[in-house]
Amino acid sequence: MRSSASTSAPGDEHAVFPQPRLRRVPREAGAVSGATRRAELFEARVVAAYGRHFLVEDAGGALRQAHRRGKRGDVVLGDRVACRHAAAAQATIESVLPRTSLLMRADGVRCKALAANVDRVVVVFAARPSSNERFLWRALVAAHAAGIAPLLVLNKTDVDDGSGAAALARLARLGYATLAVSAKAAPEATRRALGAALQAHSNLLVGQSGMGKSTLINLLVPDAQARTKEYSTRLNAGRQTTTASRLFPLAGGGDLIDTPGFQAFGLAHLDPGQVAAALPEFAPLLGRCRFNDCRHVGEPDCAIRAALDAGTIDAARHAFYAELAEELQRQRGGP
Ligand SMILES: Nc1nc2c(ncn2[C@@H]2O[C@H](COP(=O)(O)OP(=O)(O)O)[C@@H](O)[C@H]2O)c(=O)[nH]1
Ligand SMILES: [Mg+2]
Ligand SMILES: [Zn+2]
Repeated sequence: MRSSASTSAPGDEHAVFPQPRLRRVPREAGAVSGATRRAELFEARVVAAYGRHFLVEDAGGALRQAHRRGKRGDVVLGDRVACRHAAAAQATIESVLPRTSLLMRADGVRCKALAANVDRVVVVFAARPSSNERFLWRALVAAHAAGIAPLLVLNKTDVDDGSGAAALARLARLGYATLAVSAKAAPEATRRALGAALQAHSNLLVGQSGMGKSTLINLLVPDAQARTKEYSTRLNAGRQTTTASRLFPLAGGGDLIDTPGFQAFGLAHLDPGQVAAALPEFAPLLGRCRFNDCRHVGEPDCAIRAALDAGTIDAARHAFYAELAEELQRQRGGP
């Protein structure tokens, strides 16, 4: 698999970036020489990424433009990194600290790291424009494979024709945490309910475009637009604000990561066994089939097939599993 970080962003690494407007980098202490400061390592979080350009935020809240030393392509939004001071308001990323999680998706066979150190994936959907239930199911599989707890959020309850609520109820029956909100018709209630659910977690927001992710971010993060502008300017991303990934601190603690919109949630980095294990109604049955390597698509004495026949596994979910397993097998060059 090729690394996503081969994508290069426009801009000159040595360009002079304007002074930050959100928070200024503190002036260097007069007694400490520039050389001494440059030698010091400090810890920071990657809060914005655009190609090979990063912004890191240190413990004091100062933002710096940062580049990975050696261009290794291993830095992901949300990473905790060890940095060294470079020129004014700039830094080099010397190493990536151990991650608690890494959420991946694939673009065809091209694997992309969406975010690191996230402990909650918030999947936003709505009935208008119609959303694809399989996108939700795929995002849930990716979250499970990364060991990250999901929260399903139905937005736009004010324009729901019933299909959104029905999809949310199906997900709740599978055991997932769910929330129904309306960012537009009930902004205060939405801010309270979603704010409480996200507080103190490191959350990643995903969803097809048009579901209301930006609207929800603006509700939860009052300075989101200023920060987005700031990130974009400092990253030299020009007007490409929505193609950069960004991390916003939440007022009550925790943070919220916004990713560029995408319509498909590729899972080429997983194998069919990981998919079966990620489906809550499949997982308890695994290991009960006659064959250890059962694919659950027509083998004799298959526990999954039996559950499908008994109606405890939904036909649409089994079809989703079977098609996804076949797709992954094909991508791996298998039979
Ligand atoms: N009716 C209704 N529209 C909403 C709601 N939330 C967002 N929208 C609208 O849906 C459209 C897409 O929202 P946006 O936040 O840009 O979606 P994103 O692509 O997921 O970031 C915009 O026109 C929003 O005003 C809601 O709760 N109800
Ligand atoms: Mg948006
Ligand atoms: Zn089976």
